[in-house]
Amino acid sequence: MVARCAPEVMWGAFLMHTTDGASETGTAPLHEMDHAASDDGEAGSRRGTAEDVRFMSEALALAERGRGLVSPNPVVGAVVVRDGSVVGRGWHGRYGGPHAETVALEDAGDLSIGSTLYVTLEPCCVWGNTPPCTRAIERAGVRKVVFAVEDPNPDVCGSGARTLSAAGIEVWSGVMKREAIAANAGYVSFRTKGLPHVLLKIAMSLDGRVKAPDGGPRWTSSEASRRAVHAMRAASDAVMVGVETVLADDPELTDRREDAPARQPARIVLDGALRTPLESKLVSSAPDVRTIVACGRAADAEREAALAARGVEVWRVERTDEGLDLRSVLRRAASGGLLYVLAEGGPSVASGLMRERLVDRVAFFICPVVYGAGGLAAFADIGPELSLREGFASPRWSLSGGDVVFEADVAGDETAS
Ligand code: AOF
Ligand code: ZN
Repeated sequence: MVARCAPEVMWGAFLMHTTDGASETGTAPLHEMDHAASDDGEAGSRRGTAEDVRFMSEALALAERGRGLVSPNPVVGAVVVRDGSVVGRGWHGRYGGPHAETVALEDAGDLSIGSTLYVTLEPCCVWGNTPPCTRAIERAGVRKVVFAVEDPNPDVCGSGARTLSAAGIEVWSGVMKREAIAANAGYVSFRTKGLPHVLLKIAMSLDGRVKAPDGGPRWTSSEASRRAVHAMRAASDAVMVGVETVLADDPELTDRREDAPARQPARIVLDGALRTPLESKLVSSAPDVRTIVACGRAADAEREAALAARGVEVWRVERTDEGLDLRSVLRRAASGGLLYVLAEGGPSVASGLMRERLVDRVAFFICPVVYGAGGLAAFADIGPELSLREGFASPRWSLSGGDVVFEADVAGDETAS
């Protein structure tokens, strides 16, 4: 029996039931393994073997090679295994390019006959930019497919597995499911809520301030933290700031590490009244790096034309009492393929995102300096508190060249309002 796929209803906590025999339509069994069975104390579910976990880990590591390059698609990795050895490797490397499974099967060549394919996402069964992977898998003579998690794309969800099963291929799912969902947090968020994954990054003083009382000099966090932030930008589809940050700091918001990939994240400025200076670094570099300025419906049309003439995309969105409607901006970003948004400041953007419960993850760089009451606080009103008891999950504290870094997921309310 195969459960229905309803991404809007608690995706990730459902799907294929474990079956011991053939599925309804298939000629081969469909199974769900529960790698997390011991965590949940769930009786009767089967866990992937150590070998399953080893191969799926390798597939997950391969998937990371597409990080930052494939949105609005998911990152996906795959390995082809014969007689306990990996004989083919593949990953989805760029949007519009071949899918992980086809790359891995091609890499394996004839060795894919009778093999087991490990893939981090349910293989697709529909034509998109590429032919269905289920077809390539069938043609390659794969005997068994183990995937980590169902594809929340409603055209694929459950159907990919059923298609394989109907072709006589043994199908297992659920190995390292939690890790696979985390690896595609932006894709899952988009498919289930229509919103991107939002990572809020703030560098703050020990007393929670982002600027000294005199407004400057600009904060210099450690070299290690700077590199970490640039890596966060590289893994994001867009970096978002408020116009106050542009006016105060004139940032570039690019990844400027020596070994940085050629692709840069888009920049989004939240700028209700179009105050972004035409001579700012962001506007000057708009021809090279996608630059979006979101403003209110009533913002000046001439100003919009001047920005557009310089290569800036201007998005007009609704306003709320607090400023621009952040949810509208994020929805538009996600539907335009920007699935991972890094929010970098300042306090009004950070507070607005917190109040609206739009933050999925935080990264706070806490730097060894005290600014005192005259410094600019990192947050204004954020609504209900966030604490380890109320909202933060999987917290991690680390050191970054003299700064302390706090990272945690923010347990959201799952509704898409
Ligand atoms: C897979 N393996 O590596 C990926 C999958 O436009 P296309 O052809 O690239 O198809 C995009 C859809 O395919 C995407 O929305 C998602 O459902 C799935 N992505 N599936 O089997 C892959 N990238
Ligand atoms: Zn595919």
